[in-house]
Parts: sequence; structure tokens; C-alpha cells
Amino acid sequence: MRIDVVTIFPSYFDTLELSLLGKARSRGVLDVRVHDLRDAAHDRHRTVDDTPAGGGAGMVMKPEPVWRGIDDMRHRYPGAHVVLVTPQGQMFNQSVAEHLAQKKALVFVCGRYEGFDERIRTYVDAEYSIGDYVLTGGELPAMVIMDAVARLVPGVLGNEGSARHDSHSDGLLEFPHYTRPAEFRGEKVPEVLLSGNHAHIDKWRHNEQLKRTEERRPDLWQRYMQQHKSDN
Ligand code: JF5
Repeated sequence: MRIDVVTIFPSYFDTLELSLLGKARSRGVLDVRVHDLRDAAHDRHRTVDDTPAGGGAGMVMKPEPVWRGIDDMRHRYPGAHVVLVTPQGQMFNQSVAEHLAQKKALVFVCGRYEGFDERIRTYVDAEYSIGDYVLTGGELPAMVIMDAVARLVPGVLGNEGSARHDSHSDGLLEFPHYTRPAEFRGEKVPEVLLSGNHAHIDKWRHNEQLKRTEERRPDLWQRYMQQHKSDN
């Protein structure tokens, strides 16, 4: 997979080398390139922002450099899926991560200030939010999405196969995990997990997933029950 990032703070992405993305890159599974949006600004001061039309506080990302940045990426990689990360986007979740993991080339355009000039939205394929809160820029959300997507790309996580069971991959929270010791400060590892009976263990784990999801995430529980109405 090829991922391009367009940002006015390229150095934010230096830490990617330290993560699983770094290892995937060195293995040649993933190719991440970070571009300075200011390179697409053609004035002497490399201006990427301007005051809001109609007045008001803060600054707005100018359309020309952002458009040039996107256009440059599209020329370099014609099939690229161009993504904007903003609090106004569609909510990013594990299904979106799975969808993006199918793409051959992704481009993340990171916003700053009060956001993008509205007219730039014409030139992107998708807009995602990572949650209902406001950050100072799109760099961290882009990294969050890259991490969630990249770990689904075959070969990025060393040995784990695509059959791996993750929280959310089936619409339920993960079951509880334990390791040694069998007793920790008076709390025992559930007996079923030490039984060696894998049918019992699977059943117990699935039941714990259901209990946990109902208790902690009524929203996910509702959707899961809708989708599994006819199962029983
Ligand atoms: C951003 C202009 C983007 O704050 C966010 C965000 C919150 N949830 N998802 C994304 O993005 C940063 C700030 C200003 C565009």
C-alpha cells in the first residue's frame, strides 16, 4: 500500500518510523511519503492560510495550495483515494478502516486553523472524523487512521493472519484476556480458560463479549442485536 500525507507539519510524522508502520515500511509492504503543503504555495511567504470571508476569528486554509497538493498527488498516483480528516467528516470506525485497507493508494490531507475553504471538498473522495472533539490539526487524526488501516494490510503485522479477532471487527467488544499467574492478588483466572476445552472456551469468550458490549456500549449492542435477530 502507498500512503501520501500532505501537511504543513511534516515532522509530526517522523515518529512513524518507530511504530509498526516503520517496520512495515522497511519490509516494503507499506510506502509512506510525507509532503510539505507549503511546497504547493507559490508566493514568497509560502502562504497556506487567509482570513475568513465574512469576517470572524481564526484563519482558513487557502484553496489554491491545497488543490495543487491534491492535484500533484493525483498525477503521481492516478488511482489514489484522497481523504480529508476533519470534525465534520463521516465517523471513522473499524468498517471504514477495512474499506480503506482495500485501497492501493491513500492520500491524507491534514487541515489546520478553522479548516479548509469549502470549495476544496469538490476535489476529495472522502472526509472522516475520528470523534466528536476538536484538535489543533488533522495530523494526529491522519496518523490514527493510518495506524488502524495499515495494521489490516497483509504483511504489516508480522505473523498475525487476517483471521485475527479484534475488538469491533464483529461489532462486539473484545472478551477479557488473562495470562499467568493463575492467581493475582486473590483474583483467579477463570477456570474455563485453564480447562483446555476449546469449545467451552470459545463459548465463554463469546458470552463475555455479549455481556461486556451490552453493559458498556448500548449503541453497539443495539446494532449487533438488530443484525443477529434471526440467528438464535
Ligand atoms: C482539524 C481543521 C481538521 O480536529 C480534528 C478532528 C476531530 N475529529 N476528527 C478530526 O481534525 C483537525 C482541525 C481543523 C481541520
